[in-house]
Amino acid sequence: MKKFLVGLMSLGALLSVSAAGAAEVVVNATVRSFDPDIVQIQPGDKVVWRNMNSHSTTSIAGMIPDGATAWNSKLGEDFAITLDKPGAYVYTCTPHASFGMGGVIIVGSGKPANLDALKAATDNNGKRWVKKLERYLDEKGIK
Ligand SMILES: [Cu+2]
Repeated sequence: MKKFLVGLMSLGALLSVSAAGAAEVVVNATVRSFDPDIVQIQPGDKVVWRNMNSHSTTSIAGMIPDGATAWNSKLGEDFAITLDKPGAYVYTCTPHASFGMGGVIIVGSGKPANLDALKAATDNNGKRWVKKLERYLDEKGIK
């Protein structure tokens, strides 16, 4: 019986480890940019935006994976989102879009499956992020 209980306890410990296995990545808003502006996470991980005084994080229409949920944070408030669908998500800061404030979240390890869709996107704020994303993928050797 004691052995059985010990077995159960270590199973419990394993489960909490895997439940806590999802990572949390923090993106800090600075004056006119996000730091880091490109982050790579695994499905189920969480992205948290901090220092969001006067900033927002808003996904750009047509620049997130098919079937993924768009987001639009409240201006000036910190925000968090868990992303499950692999692919690249391009977002902007609405008040500072003209300064190029925005970023990309890559979910998954390989080349984002929606990269061609991103390249075809016409949003001017989003387009500059596609170039930065391609440079990032090159630098990391992701093909
Ligand atoms: Cu901003």
